[in-house]
Amino acid sequence: MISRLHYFERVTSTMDVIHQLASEGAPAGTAVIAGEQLEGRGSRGRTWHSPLGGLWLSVVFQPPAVEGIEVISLRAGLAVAEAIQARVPKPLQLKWPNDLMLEDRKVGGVLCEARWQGEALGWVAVGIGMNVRNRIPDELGAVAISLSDLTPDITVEMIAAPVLAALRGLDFRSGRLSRDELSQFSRRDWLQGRTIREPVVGEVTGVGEDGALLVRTASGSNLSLRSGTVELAAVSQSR
Ligand code: BT5
Repeated sequence: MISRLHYFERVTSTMDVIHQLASEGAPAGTAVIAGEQLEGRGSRGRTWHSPLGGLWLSVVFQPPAVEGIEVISLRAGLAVAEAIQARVPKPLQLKWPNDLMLEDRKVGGVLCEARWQGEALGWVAVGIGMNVRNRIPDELGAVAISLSDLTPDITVEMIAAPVLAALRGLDFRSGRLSRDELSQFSRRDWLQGRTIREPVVGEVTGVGEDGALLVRTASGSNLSLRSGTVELAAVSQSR
C-alpha cells in the first residue's frame, strides 16, 4: 500500500517535501507532517516560526483548475476551524486572507502554493501551521497565541487527525464559495465590521464568493480586494 502520510522529525518546510513528493507522482491527499521546520514559510517570503510542539502539515491536491486559489485558502481555513472548534473553548475566527485567530491573536495560518507543468496546473499544495503547545517567539508574544494557552492539555496528536481529515475532505469542484460556506465564514469573520487603513481605507463588510475581501470606503463605494495584507486603522492590531 502506498503510504499517504509522511512524518519527519525535522524538515526545511513541509511545503518543500510535499512539492518533491508531488513531482514524483504522489497522489492527491498525500500529506506531510513535521515535528519541526527549520525554514517554515508564510506568504510573500515571510517566515513562519515552527518549533517543536506545533502542527506543521502540508497536503497535495489536484484541483480541476487554478481559478480560485484564494477560495482554496479560505475554504481550508474554514474547514480547519470547524474541525477543531470542539477542542477550543473560545471561537476560532478567520482573518482574510489566511489567518486563524483566537482571542484576537494569530493561532495559525494557511499557505497555498500552485505548481505548473508547462501550461497546465500540476498540483496545489495546502500548508497549515497551527500553534498547539510550541513556544511563541518573544517578538510575536503580543500578536500570536497557542491553543494550549486556552486548552492546557491539548496535544498535536489530538488535532492532527481531524485537521488532516478536514483538509482531505475539501471539495474543489467549485472555484467559488457556496452560500453555506459564505455564511459559515461570516460567523467566523474576524475582520467584518472593522475599519482598515491598508491597502485601502474603509470598513470591511465581508468576503465575496470569489474569495475577495469586500470593503466599503468612506465615500460609500464598495471595493473588492483580491490579494494583499490588511492593516487595521487601530494601531494595536496590524500584521
Ligand atoms: C501564514 O502566512 O500565515 C501561513 C503560514 C503557513 C505555515 C505552514 S506550516 C506548514 C507549511 N509549511 C510551511 O513552510 N508553511 C506552511 P502569513 O499570513 O504570511 O503570516 C506570516 C506572519 O505570521 C509572519 O510574518 C509573522 O508575523 C507571523 N508568524 C510567524 N510565525 C508565527 C507563528 N508560529 N504563530 C503566529 N504568527 C506567526
